[in-house]
Amino acid sequence: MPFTRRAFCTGLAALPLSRPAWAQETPLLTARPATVQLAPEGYPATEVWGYDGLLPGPQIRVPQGSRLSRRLVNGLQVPTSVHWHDIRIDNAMDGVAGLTQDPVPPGGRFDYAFELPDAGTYWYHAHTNSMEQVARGLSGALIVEESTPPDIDRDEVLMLNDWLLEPETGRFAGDFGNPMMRSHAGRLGNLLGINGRYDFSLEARQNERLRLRLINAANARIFMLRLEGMVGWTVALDGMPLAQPEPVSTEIIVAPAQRVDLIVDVTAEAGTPAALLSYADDDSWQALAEVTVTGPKSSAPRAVPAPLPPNPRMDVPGVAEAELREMRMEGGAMRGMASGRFEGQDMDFQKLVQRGQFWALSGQVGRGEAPFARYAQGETARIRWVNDTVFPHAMHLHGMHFRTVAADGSQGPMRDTLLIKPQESAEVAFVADNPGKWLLHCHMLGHAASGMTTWIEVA
Ligand SMILES: [Cu+2]
Repeated sequence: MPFTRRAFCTGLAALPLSRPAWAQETPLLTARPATVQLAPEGYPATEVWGYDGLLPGPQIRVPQGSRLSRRLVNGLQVPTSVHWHDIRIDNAMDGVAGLTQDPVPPGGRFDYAFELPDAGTYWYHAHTNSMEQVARGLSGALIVEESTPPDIDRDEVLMLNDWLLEPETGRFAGDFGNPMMRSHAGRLGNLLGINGRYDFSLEARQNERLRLRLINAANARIFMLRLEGMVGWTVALDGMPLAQPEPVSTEIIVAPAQRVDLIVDVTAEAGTPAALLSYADDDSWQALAEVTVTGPKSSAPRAVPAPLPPNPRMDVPGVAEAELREMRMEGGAMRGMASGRFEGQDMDFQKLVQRGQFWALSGQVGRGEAPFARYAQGETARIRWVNDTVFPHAMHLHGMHFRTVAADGSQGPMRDTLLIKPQESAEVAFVADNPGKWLLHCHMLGHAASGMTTWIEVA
């Protein structure tokens, strides 16, 4: 019988669908030092820590509902671990050293493998001494694709970051434990960029429709952005689709760890300015991403984009009956606090400062022995964050997504990280349906490392 294509295909189909477990090779993700040109040409290169030696780390793209596996190889001189922010993940895979796993020692390995129930824009980053390890470059994008993608011309992932560099040496500046930064707004960089480049740019054609997946990978910077030469709609926040696309009519705020998915149409004509502008420290608007507009893609603007398909389990029922727990955010420069409980002892503020601790959540400084709250699996949880400090904080819950709840009980978008301004409060609710020990902390990583970290337990 001739060796036809048909016979060949039939032969393949007769093979087992998957190889036995021992024969499957887990792709590696190696955390290691590397040299990257972060600063403009003419300045020295920077020694970074990157996944596979890249900054940002390799972009991981997987279909919704699939399983992701990576073997972390620690090529650093210090312990590390990977957090898959904020996949609704098995607790053992959440990557929080000291809570969900032991840190992986230098030369060690750890196998991560988990399902991806939700489509959307996510990211992964170090979660052992994250204040330093994320600042040195250990983060990358994790994109979970919808089975029915939106009608767009191009999909671009933009990892927003800032780096605090010494211009003379190219090195990361200062001491990552710097008490001045930890007690104030956190480690803010002196060089802003996207995907590891201070001069990131895109080419586009007039009337081209782009999906821009914004990920704030910075330690502490809140990006405030505007579109120039483009019109846009927000279609998802923190990976979770909005019920309806919302036109971008004001500044786009992206706090640390937050993601914003935009669908934008390039309206600028060829040769005229288009950009993603960022509010700069000197009160001006600077191009964070220049968009070079070439020829027209089409002559006519397009209709408003359709919403993204919803993810499963986006409803939060039973909020009115749920017990409300208040979490007071206290401390920091210019305000401080009378005392807090740290490592099992009550201490006054001065003693806490001597231990490098500046913040508390309802009197608890850092992750204590007991969780902030325990929830029965499936229970609706309700938390009110009260920001009693003079700084904004980006509160992040692991393992589950919450919805904001307004004073009238109406629910806002589903998110995993919420920015709470000084002297304001915000209420959120979520279904505590994912069993395990879940970290709840400020994603200004210097704040998290100096008191603003607690945890909840779902059992
Ligand atoms: Cu904070």
